[in-house]
Amino acid sequence: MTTDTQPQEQIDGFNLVINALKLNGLDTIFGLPGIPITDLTRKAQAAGMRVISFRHEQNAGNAAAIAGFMTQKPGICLTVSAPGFLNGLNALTNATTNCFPMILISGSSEREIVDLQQGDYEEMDQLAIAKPLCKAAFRVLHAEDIGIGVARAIRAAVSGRPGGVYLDLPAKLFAQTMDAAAGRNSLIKVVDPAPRQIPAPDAVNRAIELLKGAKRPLIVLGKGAAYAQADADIRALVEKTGIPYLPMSMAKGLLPDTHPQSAAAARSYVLPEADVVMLIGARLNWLLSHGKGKTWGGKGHKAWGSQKFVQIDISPQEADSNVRIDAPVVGDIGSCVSAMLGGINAAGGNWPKPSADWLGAISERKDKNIAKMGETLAKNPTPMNFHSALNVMRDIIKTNPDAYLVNEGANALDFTRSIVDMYKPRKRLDVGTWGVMGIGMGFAVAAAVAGDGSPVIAVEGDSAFGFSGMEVETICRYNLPVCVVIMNNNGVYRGTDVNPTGGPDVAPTVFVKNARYDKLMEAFGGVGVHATTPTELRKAVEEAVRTRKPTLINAVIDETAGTESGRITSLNPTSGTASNRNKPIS
Ligand code: ADP
Ligand code: TPW
Ligand code: MG
Repeated sequence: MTTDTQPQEQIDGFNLVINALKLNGLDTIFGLPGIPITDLTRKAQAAGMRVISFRHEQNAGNAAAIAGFMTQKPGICLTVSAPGFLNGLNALTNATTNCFPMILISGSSEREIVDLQQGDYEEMDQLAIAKPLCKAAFRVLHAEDIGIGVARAIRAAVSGRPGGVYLDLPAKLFAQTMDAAAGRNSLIKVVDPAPRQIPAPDAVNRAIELLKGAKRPLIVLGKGAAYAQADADIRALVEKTGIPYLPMSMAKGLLPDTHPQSAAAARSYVLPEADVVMLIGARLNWLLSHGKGKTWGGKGHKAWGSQKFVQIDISPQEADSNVRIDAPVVGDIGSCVSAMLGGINAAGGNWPKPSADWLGAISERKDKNIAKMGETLAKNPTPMNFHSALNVMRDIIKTNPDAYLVNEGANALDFTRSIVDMYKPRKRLDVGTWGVMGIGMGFAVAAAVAGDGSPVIAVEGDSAFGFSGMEVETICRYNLPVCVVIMNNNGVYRGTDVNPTGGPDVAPTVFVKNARYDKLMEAFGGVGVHATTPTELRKAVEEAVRTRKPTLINAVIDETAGTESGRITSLNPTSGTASNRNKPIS
């Protein structure tokens, strides 16, 4: 029995942080140790948390972000102060941009010294720097506030539009102690962290009426729809209305890409021709050409100015960001889609199916484009090009639809997106809204650690891989079922640029010729394969998927095969065509 003379059982800041996370079902930390959080990583592991240590915080941050996307729970990234924090910040900002929930927890230096700028070890006003780059930022100064700090961070990350949250924990906090019972009592198990947001019935009716009157309706599914995990209702909405749909990159597989209503192979036809477009968890940003301009028909096109938009989104501020939204439906996608289904079911047999003309015109284009693609894929050139290599990856995902596909690069990204069909939701993880390079190995590790146990295949441009390549050691260290396939065309976009001055430096886009990335994997005990033909590539990926051994395949691709910037050549200031690429700037 405790008496007044006996010391009370104490708990310190380290354990309060760990207990607060665990209490909320956050059982994995992606991070990198050092002062002042080394002991936090040790104690977390001792307390049964999974602690995945990376070689660079950006990759740990990317892992946390995509874990958040896959699980709807904020991914946790843990870093040291100033430089470690800054390394993690890129991922935190990217997570916020992509609407992925994550919490970056960084240790920080002493407030008293930082605020007087007296030159502490790794001194930096981290909270101020993080604030404009994430959804919310908090600092905890007292052990008794740790529970509140973690609860606020969780709510900010997952409620409403998900995003990145920064949690600043000064070194001194970890050593603070308090009465253990009071400490336990101070922790909060967050009740209903992402409350449903039910759309207003009149907003739903407005959207239903607009869709009902459409002659050439189209649905665009974005990664918000994938995140929402309302898969069955989304499928029912698409199938009951009979409306053709386009999946954005990370919404591929929400319905299988082979679904008869997919209009992906007729994208350039349906965007300008549709009269009513319903966006579900997709923003009209650059990836959809801002909802206007040539992609949508442009001036002079018969539909110009007359297209109508429905937008289902949790953010009430998203509507009208680029063009007028005629029927905004604000709420969580699960609630919105189920409300829409209610209206559609109420119409019963009277729900007007899209016209046969519209569907016929789409399938005609689809069939033509799919046949053309089939011919290209069937070719077997030496060396391999993107098509012959990706034809292999297409087959592999078809036979292993549960596998995760991580993807980055320029051509390596664009070709994979259009060639490799996805069959299951949230299996395609890629560069997202920013088109950022460097997500590869972080995403691959997270897919292996926080996913459903399926193997992970990462299709990487050789440049893209370089941004996070050192994490192959992490993949080997934790023995993760990750197979990295490098589309090695000797450089950024292609490997053929020359230095126009004739000087000794190679062109800025060119790498060491015929590099053997497979040897990197062997250095850490993984399997490295050098593949020069589709047969070799197929054998190596099949083996990796079967054995689940960490594997890196160096797929040798024709160095002339790529185009500048992949599919986004038009965004280059000089339009980036081959003919003007080497022109000096005048
Ligand atoms: P994509 O790049 O695939 O087009 P975006 O990232 O542009 O997708 O858009 C995702 C949208 O989904 C964001 O506007 C975000 O507010 C929204 N969103 C995310 N989660 C939900 C949710 N659970 N319910 C409703 N909308 C959501
Ligand atoms: C953080 C700019 C876009 S795509 C790319 C770069 C450097 C690499 C393309 O080469 P890769 O692919 O990966 O070999 P391929 O198949 O076309 O040869 N820094 C960041 N993000 C971006 N997007 C860039 C630079 C870029
Ligand atoms: Mg390349």
